[in-house]
Formats: sequence, C-alpha cells, structure tokens
Amino acid sequence: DASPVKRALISVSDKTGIVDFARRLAAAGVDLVSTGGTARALREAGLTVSDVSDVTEFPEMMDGRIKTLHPRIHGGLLALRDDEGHLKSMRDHDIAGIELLVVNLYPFEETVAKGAGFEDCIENIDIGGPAMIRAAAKNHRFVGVVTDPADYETVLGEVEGDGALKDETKKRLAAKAFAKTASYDSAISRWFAQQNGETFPKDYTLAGKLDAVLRYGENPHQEAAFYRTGGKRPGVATAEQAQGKELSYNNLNDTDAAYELIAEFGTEKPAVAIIKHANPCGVAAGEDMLEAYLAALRCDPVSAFGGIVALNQKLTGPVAEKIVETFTEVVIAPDADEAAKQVFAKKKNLRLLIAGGVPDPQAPGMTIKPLAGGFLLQSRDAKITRPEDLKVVTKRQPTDAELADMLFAFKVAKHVKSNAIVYAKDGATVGIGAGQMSRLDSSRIAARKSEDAAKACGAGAPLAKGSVVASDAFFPFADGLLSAAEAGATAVIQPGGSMRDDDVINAADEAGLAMVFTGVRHFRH
Ligand code: 93A
Repeated sequence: DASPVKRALISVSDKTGIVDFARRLAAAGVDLVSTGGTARALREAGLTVSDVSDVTEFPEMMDGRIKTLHPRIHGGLLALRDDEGHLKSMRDHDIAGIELLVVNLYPFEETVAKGAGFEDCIENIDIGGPAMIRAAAKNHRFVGVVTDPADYETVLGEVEGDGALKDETKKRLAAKAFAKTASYDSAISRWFAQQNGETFPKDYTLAGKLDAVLRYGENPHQEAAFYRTGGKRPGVATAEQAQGKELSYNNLNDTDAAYELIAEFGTEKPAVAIIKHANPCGVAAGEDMLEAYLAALRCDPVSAFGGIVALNQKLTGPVAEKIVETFTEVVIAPDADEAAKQVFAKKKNLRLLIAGGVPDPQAPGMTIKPLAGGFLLQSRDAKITRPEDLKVVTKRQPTDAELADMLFAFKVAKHVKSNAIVYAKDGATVGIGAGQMSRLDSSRIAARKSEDAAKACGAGAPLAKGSVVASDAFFPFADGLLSAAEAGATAVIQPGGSMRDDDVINAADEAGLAMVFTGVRHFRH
C-alpha cells in the first residue's frame, strides 16, 4: 500500500537531528504535527507545525502524562485505509490519517543510570509514546514508524522520491518498533522488580542491541552475532577497536575472560594476562609492564601462540615491540600510546582494543549461562580475598613473599576454569592446570607445564620449585596437595572446608608446607 505520506506526527525526547529531518519532510509537502516540546523546537527553527492539542482539542495535561492519548491520534494511526467501516469512522469523528510517526521515548534507562530517585524514574516511563509506536507498527501497511534517528535518511530518501514509503521499509520499521517497545518495557520491568527487592523476577527479559553479525560462532558451521546490553563496564563490549581484523566469536569470548582477569589487579601496578580458550596461560604482576609481560609469557610460551593479551595500564612502545614477537590475536588495554600504535600498525591483522578503563572487580552484575530449554542466571563472582581473610592452618606460618604470591595465585585461580590449580612465584604464574574433572589431574598438568616452561627458558629446575600453589576449591584428599608439594610448592592457598581437612592439614604439616584457608570457593565453568 504505497499511499503518499501527507501527515507526520513527530514527538521526540531526543531531539538530535529532528529539525533537519522535519525541514526536509515539510519541503516534500508533508504536514507536521507535534507535541509541546517538539513543536517548540521545530517552530524555533522556523518550521510550520500544528500542535497535537489542536488536533485533539484537549490541552496537554497532568504534567504531560496526557498528550497524545486520544482517538484523533490513535484513530489516525490505526485506521485501515482499505476498510469502508474504518473510513466512515474517520469521517464521522473528524479523524485525519497519520502516515508517518516519528517517536523516541522518555529516557527511562538513562534516568535510572544517572541514579535518579524512584519518582523521577517513574515519571520517565513513557506511556503515550509506546502506545503510538505500537499502533503505527500494527498498522504498518499504511503507516511508517521511525524510532531510531539512524532511519531518518532512508525515510527521507523514499518520501522525497515518490512521496510514499516502500512496503518493505514499513515492515522493517515496524519490527524495529516492536523490538524498541519490548526492550523499553523489559528495562522497566527489571528495574521495578529490583525496587521491590526481587533479584530474580518471575519473568526475566533480556534485551540487547545487535552490534555485529559475526563471521561464524565457536566453529565455522555455527552462526553468531554480538549484542550489547547497554552495560557501561569497561571491557570488550565497550572498547574501541583501534586496529586489526574483525573480532571473531572466540576473540570476543577470550578477550572478555582476559580483561575480567586483569581487572582483579586494579591499575596501580602493572599486570598482564595471556589467555587461550578463555583460560589464562600466563599471568604476572609487578613493578614493570615489560617484565610482567615477559614473566607471563615464560609460564607457557607454547600456549601463548595465538593468544589474547590483556594489560591493566597503558600499552607502551617497548611492550608492544615484545608482544608482536609472538603471534597474538588480540591486545586489550585501557589505553595505548602513539609508539605502541605505530608498532602494531605493521601487524595489520592484530586487533587492538582500547577499553578506556579497567572495570571494578567488585561491581555487582549478573552472568547468564544458556542450557537446553532455559538459562541460568547468577550474580557475578565479585568476591575479593584480602590478607585479613586468610587463616593459617599449618604449623609453619607462610613468609611474606609466600603470602604475596598466594594472594596473587588465588586471584588468578578465580579466572581459571575448574578444577583450577595455579603455581606462582615472584608475582607470576609458573604452571596452570585448568578444566580437569579431577583436581589431582589439574595439579599434575600444572606441574608438568612448569617443567616445560623451565626447559623452554633454559632454567635448571621446574619453575614450580619454591612456588606457592592455589586451588579454586578445597583439596578433597591429601593426594592433590602432596602432588603440589612434590612439584616444588612450599605454600598452599585454598578455600578449605573439606570433610578431610584434618588429613590434608596433617599432610601439609608433614611435608613442611605452610597453608592458608580463604573460606571462599571460586568455581568457574
Ligand atoms: O507522558 S506520556 O506518556 N503521555 C503521552 O500522551 C505522550 N505522548 C507522547 N508521554 C507522551 N509522549 C512522549 O513525549 C513521546 O514519546 C516523546 O518522548 C515525548 C515528547 O514530548 P515533547 O514533544 O513535549 O518534548
């Protein structure tokens, strides 16, 4: 139904670009009708606009709560132009058709995000806007509905062309309009449930905005896309890509794991993580970023090939020079200096992400895991272990150096898939065992990795000699612990809480180990 656009109703909170858009509509012969603030803005720009209140013959009232909620407006949007009965109603009740609706809603989410009070948030729930959007979208055969300034240009192109909107355009705009009202209402419902103290409302709706259709998913035969949920957490979703190839599904997943891990270290002192398959293969923190990178790389240089590197401070030229010596897929940092950018510019494929900041590891948030027929929702693991949380359970007290390494290793273990075992020494991992079904296997793998690393860097003994070991959950038996001692660990950090804690503590005492309990478990799957 390519009927010409004769009348447009414009009612927008975000007035960006609206004057130019309206001016070109008017020039194409379209009559403009607007609500108070929008009409004012258009008039100030010299345009001729009718007021909605003149159309409805009702003033805008109740602080603007009632503006467009009127049969003259909704009839004009909803009437089927090929239905005799509808046309008769229009004539009988003096309802004129509206062929184009341009609306963007009261900024509810923005109001919540800036920390406004309850009443202010409530007032920013738009009622008339979504009602009109849904009416126009339902009647998309006859009405075009624009809810996104990004569509202004397409609409103008068609109206300035033959005066009408194409059917396929109206259909596309209608789908977008319903997505808009759905995500608007889902934000309100989640916020409202939260106000009532419900963390998990009866119905949970999640809305995202398509950021990119990816080339493929985890594997080439899977389709995939990346959606933004509007969260402001600095990281892979909000970072700017300064250079490099398009990010893949696995890149995005791994880079997220890398940056969330690096967030544990704040920004005060340099820290580096190298990630493969969403697990760290080397992590180091220290006084100097270049040394930290080299220490992280030393842990498992074989796995680091094709890895993701995350830094917690600005990437500089000398560090960039070292990174490009190993084939690397993605580098993410809060910032990068000119020298670093120049080094990377020579590696066209290398993706550089500038995140702007490092997220707060303690910030609340939710994580979602899909499963057949539903999804699991949980609050993110925002738990931090501090020195005062540690309980020494062995006869031997840990040394200061052991303590520092234990806290470091436990931070890393939190970001290793379970079962996680992490050996660390001098602020660097020296062996990581991830994702095994038995803790003993993770322990053995981590120990073997420390032997491989020693060979690779020409060290005389396995790097785990004289290290500390962290476990993401308690050792159920003494065997895992003893295998760590055998590998060269002198101190152990673990949550504790096993039925056989006494056996494990005795074994530690016999082996001369120092051991601390954190009381906190960090499973990650
Ligand atoms: O308070 S409302 O829910 N009641 C209405 O009848 C109504 N009609 C349009 N809000 C309503 N609107 C919204 O007003 C629009 O969705 C738009 O966001 C805003 C534009 O107001 P103004 O033109 O006065 O700036």
